[in-house]
Amino acid sequence: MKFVDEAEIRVEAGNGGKGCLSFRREKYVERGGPDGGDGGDGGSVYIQADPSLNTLVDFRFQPQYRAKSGASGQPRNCTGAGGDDLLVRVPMGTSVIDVNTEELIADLNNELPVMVVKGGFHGMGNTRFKSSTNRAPRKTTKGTLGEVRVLQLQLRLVADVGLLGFPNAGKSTLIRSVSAAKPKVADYPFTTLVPNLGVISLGMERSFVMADIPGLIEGASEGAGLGFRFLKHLSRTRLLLHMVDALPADGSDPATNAKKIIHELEKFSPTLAAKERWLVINKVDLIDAETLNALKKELRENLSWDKEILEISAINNGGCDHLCKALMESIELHRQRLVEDEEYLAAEREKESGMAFEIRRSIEHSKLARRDSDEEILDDEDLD
Ligand SMILES: Nc1nc2c(ncn2[C@@H]2O[C@H](COP(=O)(O)OP(=O)(O)OP(=O)(O)O)[C@@H](O)[C@H]2O)c(=O)[nH]1
Ligand SMILES: [Mg+2]
Repeated sequence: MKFVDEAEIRVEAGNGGKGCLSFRREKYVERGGPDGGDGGDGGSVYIQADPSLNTLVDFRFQPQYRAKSGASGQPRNCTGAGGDDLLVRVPMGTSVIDVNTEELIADLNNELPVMVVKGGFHGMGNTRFKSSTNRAPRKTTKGTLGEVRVLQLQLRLVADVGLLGFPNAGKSTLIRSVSAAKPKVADYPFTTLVPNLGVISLGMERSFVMADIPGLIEGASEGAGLGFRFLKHLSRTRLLLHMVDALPADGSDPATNAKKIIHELEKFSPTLAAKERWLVINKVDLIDAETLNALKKELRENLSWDKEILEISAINNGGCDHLCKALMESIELHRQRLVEDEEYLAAEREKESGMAFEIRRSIEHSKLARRDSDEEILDDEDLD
């Protein structure tokens, strides 16, 4: 299935049904009085997260959603039927943003439905307007119109750990060796083109989800490589695992590469850059102890890193068990705090929502940068 993580849709609520103008007409009943019923309310549109979905691809083909309008009122004081509500299902972790007002309407991380446009209120039948002074009113009202909105859906995967690193660092290799997920691994950059999720299980009810996203390179913010739009999938994670290739195939310096990644991350979203991050050197099987120590020293200096630096060899599963155990413990602690500490939960949610805006801004900015550079290329061709 195609992986699509952004879509724009138009949602329209139903209009309220109009009130009826009618008088009671019956044999032997003279001047029966008004009996026009009210219209029905228009249906509203709700959006709900569905854990069984994982892409927004359907919204590319079906971008319009309209709830039913309320029926008109009928004689004999019959109220018109209300329009049915419409439920739009999206993957878990979808943010819903109003394109015109830039308001974040919902950040769907549970299965509660959220109303995005409200149906119109029903019109009144002429019965409503009878009074002691006006016993045959001819007044009715129309229903109000349903709301209409253009929404941007932004899917950010829900995972506990997000992998960050240059292409070829061995991110997919790690996920293959510790989980049942089998993303493609190859010795060329950009093997991974869409995010993959893997479940790492450490026994009964002890598991976490790791997200593998396409590699990042310098200038990603300006659209280089696959750009940095996939970085948004790291925003709902508990922590980031920054993988550093100990011996890059292109001969580049591992510590310089690591610094470039952090730089791109900060450009993308300061909140994401401030998230807890672990540093892991991969492919330690390719270097000797001395080179490893020198690399660690260089990383500490270049990144001003004073925390632990882990070492693994993803391809042989070396150090991976230790890494996964440490990750699991940290995640369990986090999960416990989310349940016990309401303030912590609220702060985490707020950070996640705040990132939706930073991400939107960065992605718009990078789209513009890419468009500008395309235009430059066109201009050059025009001159030829
Ligand atoms: N020697 C050695 N090679 C490794 C190790 N881990 C990964 N590799 C190799 O490095 C290459 C790249 O691995 P991938 O897992 O595809 O790298 P990636 O980070 O997912 O790369 P992209 O998907 O392109 O971003 C492959 O040829 C792997 O076999 C390791 O621990 N040791
Ligand atoms: Mg990969």
